Amino acid sequence: MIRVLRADITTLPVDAIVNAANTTLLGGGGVDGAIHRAAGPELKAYCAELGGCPTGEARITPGFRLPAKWVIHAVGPVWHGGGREEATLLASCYRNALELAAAHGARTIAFPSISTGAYGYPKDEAARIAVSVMRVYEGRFDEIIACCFSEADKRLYEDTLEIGPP
Ligand code: AR6
Repeated sequence: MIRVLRADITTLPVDAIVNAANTTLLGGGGVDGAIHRAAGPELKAYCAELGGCPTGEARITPGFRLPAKWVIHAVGPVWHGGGREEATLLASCYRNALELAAAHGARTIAFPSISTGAYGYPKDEAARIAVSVMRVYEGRFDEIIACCFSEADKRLYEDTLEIGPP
């Protein structure tokens, strides 16, 4: 089942939350900064051992002080206008995060809207990609949550879910 929530992702008591990380995995602003603050310094120390992560891929760590058991750090593409494989890379982020979560036995997982903040990906297009990959995996989870930070993002995801697959 896919659910749309408006929430701060760091507060969610799910098996796994997904971080919109960068290739260093060493933290940053936006949701990444919020997750590192809430998880505590152990998260950065753990991430430093991972040696980064290429765009389109994901890495898993414990949640440390978060209510979530795991954090899955997915690196979304920077938006350059659409001609640099952004859609493929964004879809592969969602796919790789869901595969990792399933491999670790997660039944509930929450995603922020990857790449749509600092990385500038158009929100409607990103929501369509997120929802289309979530639909492929929803049978393997009890709940896949699209965790929206604004009311406008929440409405966008609700509309995208209603419209159906692209
Ligand atoms: N809970 C849920 N969603 C949030 C939260 C939160 N606490 N905070 C922000 N968002 P962004 P990106 C939403 O910029 O575009 C970082 O510096 C936000 O409204 O966090 O993938 C990283 O280190 C937006 O919809 O991630 C990278 O360098 C969404 O999360 C870079 O930014 C993603 O916005 C990644 O940029």
